[in-house]
Amino acid sequence: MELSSTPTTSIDEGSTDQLASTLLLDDDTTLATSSAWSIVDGPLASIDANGLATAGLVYEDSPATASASASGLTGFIGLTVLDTNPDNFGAYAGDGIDDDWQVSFFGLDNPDATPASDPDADEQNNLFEFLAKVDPTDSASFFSSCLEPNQADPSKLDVILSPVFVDRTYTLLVGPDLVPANFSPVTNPTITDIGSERIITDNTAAMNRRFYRIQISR
Ligand SMILES: [Ca+2]
Ligand SMILES: [Ca+2]
Ligand SMILES: [Ca+2]
Ligand SMILES: [Ca+2]
Repeated sequence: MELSSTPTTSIDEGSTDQLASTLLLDDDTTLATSSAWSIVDGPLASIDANGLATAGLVYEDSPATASASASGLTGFIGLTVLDTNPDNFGAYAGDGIDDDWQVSFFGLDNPDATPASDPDADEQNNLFEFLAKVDPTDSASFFSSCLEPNQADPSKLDVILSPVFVDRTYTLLVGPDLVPANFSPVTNPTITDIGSERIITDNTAAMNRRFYRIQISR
């Protein structure tokens, strides 16, 4: 008994894939056959009587196995369910944090994994720690920022960020007060990276009163 999958053995999560079974006869000829289909393991939602398999939703690329039985024979086929949407899995769906990140730190269905939670009590919630790429279960792992006068020109201010990553964008915003709508990006800052630390020098900073915010995005 040989099983096949058209067009490939990879299925996007939530989509369907046509499976087929073939009987290999003693004289090496083959015979397409109708079979009783079953899910053996993995995130398959269903397989109908015609071998049309529907993949469930996953938080990472996941293996699955299906079987078909006919004429007293059983065949197996291995499939891969592809994680095509990073934020659609179970209790972690649609909350702005990649589900594989939530599962890796918190396991499945853990209420501590929600975006607004701060289970390690470092005053940075999970959504922020996800964007900042720090550990949401370790209070010693957090994103830090501080303000210092520039060493070469103390009339300018340095904002020092740590840690920074190449796959994140860090935007320094400045405003005259704490009203979010009044903040705008600092004009032509000087950026200096030293290891995992970034120094953003605000060249426009005179001594007037101002507030800074850091925006982290992917
Ligand atoms: Ca997914
Ligand atoms: Ca999520
Ligand atoms: Ca935290
Ligand atoms: Ca943390």
